[in-house]
This record gives sequence, structure tokens and C-alpha cells, in this order.
Amino acid sequence: MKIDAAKVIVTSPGRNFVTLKILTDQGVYGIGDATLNGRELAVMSYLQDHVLPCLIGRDPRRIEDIWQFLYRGAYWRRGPVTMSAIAAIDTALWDIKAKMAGMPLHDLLGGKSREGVMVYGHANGRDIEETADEVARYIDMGYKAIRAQSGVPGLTDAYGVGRGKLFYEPADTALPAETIWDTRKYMNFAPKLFDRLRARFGFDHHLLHDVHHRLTPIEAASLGKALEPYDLFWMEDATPAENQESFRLIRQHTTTPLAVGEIFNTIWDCKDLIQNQLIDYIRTTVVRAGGITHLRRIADFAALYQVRTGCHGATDLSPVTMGAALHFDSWVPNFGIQEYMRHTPETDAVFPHAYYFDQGSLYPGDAAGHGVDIDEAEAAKYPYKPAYLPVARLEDGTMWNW
Ligand code: CS2
Ligand code: MG
Repeated sequence: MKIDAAKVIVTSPGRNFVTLKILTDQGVYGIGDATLNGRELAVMSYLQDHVLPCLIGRDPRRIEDIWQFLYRGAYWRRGPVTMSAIAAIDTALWDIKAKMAGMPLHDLLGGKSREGVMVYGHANGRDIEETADEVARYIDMGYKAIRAQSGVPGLTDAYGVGRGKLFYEPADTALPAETIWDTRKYMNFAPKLFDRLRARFGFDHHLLHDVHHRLTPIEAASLGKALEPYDLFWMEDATPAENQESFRLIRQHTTTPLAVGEIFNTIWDCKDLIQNQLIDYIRTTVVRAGGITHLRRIADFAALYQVRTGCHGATDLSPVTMGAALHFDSWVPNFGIQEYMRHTPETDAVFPHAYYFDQGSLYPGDAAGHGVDIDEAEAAKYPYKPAYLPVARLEDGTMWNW
């Protein structure tokens, strides 16, 4: 069996997606997601100009060898561009293998460990009451877990609040939008949001919150402590994690569970966090961390330390990543939760998929492979549109972490 051809499809049905299609001499093809929000064309070129020529003629069944060839063979290891490209190939190859086997991907991985995949939705509003009303909407739809983000009094933009209900779409300007951040205003406000949510909804639902890398370690420790009475499922990306050691300080001060890793690319980015038990949930997902092959390695390592998975699932992760992640989530023994932001109807039409939502859980469906395809004629209707994520500055102009 041989890889015959491969192509990269860029489409923008409401937002940009980069998709890889690998075709074989036996007529079976596989699909992978290569979307890197705000840097899409870099991955497209990495694939088209540097990687795909090396794939033609290879045996698509040798997934591990191809992964190692691309990772070690580049010499320049890791990084979001390289790892997103490897992820796209790896996902497409697992899709091909599962289709050849006539199995849904989760069966090939070892079979289902659970019936459904618990997901959390992203409730957001301009103020506490609007956010609370959104939380109510998710509860009505059957969600068991909801992440709450609200506008902060005195700040014009807050992370997680903006275009879209049932999702959040931050990348929508032709050049990076400048936003202003103020830690004091946020720190004074965040506990009030969860105080109100628990008062209104009680403690039956899981509540989550994303700090989006805005705090220093000691500030994150203080926020985690302040949020303890509200029993969060997790506090996400409390501080940037390049220095993994900084989570030790947060950990020493609070029992609020910690989640991190949506921007990590490899096991090396979370090795210390996991083996020192400095986090509770690892957020890496299929497209960002080298595909199913590498994600599985991270999850198995995390399981040794009772760290559970919590795959990133924002709108910039395409339905292909969502589908593949759901198969992974269905299998992985140390599953925690899966993020689920809805895609637009246009995106759903470009990517027909077998997965579906019911009563707070997603189900991967029974189609052979990962169950997500691309309709190339639909995709061609939506040309690439440059879009950047915002940046953040402090009130005095200092650059901060968005
Ligand atoms: C996020 C994302 O969903 C999340 O947890 O932190 O909104 C993130 O900002 C985007 O995926 C960036 O592309
Ligand atoms: Mg996040």
C-alpha cells in the first residue's frame, strides 16, 4: 500500500481552517487538521513545500515510523508549525488505518472506555447577569459542565467575551486588535462571578474558568485560593507555563484544580508539570501536539500521575480535530473532560461529521475512521481571509499576554 498524493485545502467558512487530505493507491483517503490560528499559511507551506514530497510512495500503515521520520528527520524539533503539520499527517494516517480496518478509530485504539464524552461549553456575557443567563442556557441544553467568562467592569475587552454565543471567536481582524488588561480589576471581580453563579445554580454543575495566561504565579495562587469556596472543576492557564516550575508556587497555596497545555506541542512541554504533579488536567489536543500518536504518549505518561485529559476544543480546532479527539477521549482511560465550542453551520457543512451532541456529552459516532470528511466543493466557496488573534497591553502600554 502506498501514499499516492496529498493536498492541503485552505477554507474559511466563518474562520480559517487548513486541512490535509492523504490519498492512497487503494482508494482510501484520510483527513487531518493543520490549522494554527493566525499563522495558517506557515503550516500550509511547511506541509506543501517541505513535507508532502517526502510522503509520496511511503506505506501509510507505518504511522509510527512516519511520525519519527518527520519529528527526528526535520532536525529542528518541536514548535507549533512543525507539530501541527506532523499532527495533520498522523491524524490522516490513523483515519486511513481505521477505514482499512473497517473500524471507528476508538476501536482501533483499544476500544471505548466510556459511553459518552463529557464536554464543557463556553458561557460568556458582558457582565455577571448576562453570563449567568448564558450558563442557564447551557444547563437547559443538558450540559453538565460550563466554563464561565465575563466582561470585567472598567475593561473594554476581556478574554472569552465577544463574537458568538455557544462559541467565542477572538480571531476576526485583518491585523491584531489591541486590548487593555488590568490585573487588579480582574482579580477583584472574578470571585464575584462565581459567587453569583453558585448562588443562582447551586453546586450540581461543574464550573470552569480560563485565566488565559494573564497572572503571575503568586497572583494565580491568590486567585485559586479566592475561588476555592466555589469548587471549580478547574482554573485554566493561570500563568504562562514556559517555566513549568512556576506552577509549584500556585500549587503550594491552593486546592483549586489546575489545567494547562492548550499551547503545548510535545510531551517535553508538560513533562515536569506532570511528573511533579503540579497540574490536574493536561489540555493538549490532536492538532497542537503531534496527532493521535503523540497525544496518546502524553496521556499515558499523565496517567502515571493521575493527571487527566482536558482537550482544547475552541473554534479554531476544526471539526477534524474534534472528531479525532472524541475517538481519543472515548478510549483514553484517564479522561477528564473535553472542551466543546460549536462551529458555524457553514463550517459544519464543509466538514460533514459523524459526531453528535446529546445531554452534555459528545459521541464520536460509528463511522469507520475518525468520522470527519471535507466537502471540497463547499470548501472552495470560502477563500482564506487573513485573521489575527488580539494582543494585550497594560494600561501604560506595556505588552502583556493575551
Ligand atoms: C482558549 C481559546 O478555548 C480556550 O480555552 O484559550 O479561546 C484560545 O484563545 C484560542 O484557541 C486561540 O486560538
Ligand atoms: Mg484556554
